[in-house]
Amino acid sequence: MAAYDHENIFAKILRGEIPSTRVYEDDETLAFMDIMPRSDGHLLVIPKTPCRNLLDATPEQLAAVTATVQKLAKAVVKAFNADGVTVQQFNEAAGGQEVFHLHFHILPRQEGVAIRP
Ligand code: DGP
Repeated sequence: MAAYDHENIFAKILRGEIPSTRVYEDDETLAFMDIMPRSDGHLLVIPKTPCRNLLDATPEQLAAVTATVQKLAKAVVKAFNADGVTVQQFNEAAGGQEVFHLHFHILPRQEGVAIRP
C-alpha cells in the first residue's frame, strides 16, 4: 500500500487550504458536506490525523471516526426527517477509493429514493 500523501484533497481541507462546508468538528475528527452529493445531506467524516484508509487506521483513529459517524448518522436522520441512513467506506482504488485520506460517507435516505450515482 502506498504511503500517506499529505497533498491529498482532504489533507488540504483539514489545513484550510481549500474551502469546504464544515458541519461538525471535535479534537479528533471533522465532518463536511460532500462536493458531489449522492443524496441530500451527504456528509463525509474524516480523522484529523494522517490515515490513508481502513487498512492503516489505528484503533484510536477508528474509534474516534466511528463515534462521530454514529453521532452524525443520528443527527442527519433527525435533521432530514430521513427514513434511514447509508454509511459507505472505500479502500484503495480497487475498492472504489478516490481520495486517499480515510473517510466515511453518511447518506440520509428516504423510502423509495435511490442514491444518485
Ligand atoms: P471516495 O474516495 O470514492 O469515497 O470518494 C471521495 C468523495 O469525496 C466523493 O464522494 C467526492 C468527494 N470529494 C472529492 N473532492 C472533494 C472536495 O474537494 N471537497 C469535498 N467537500 N468533497 C470532495
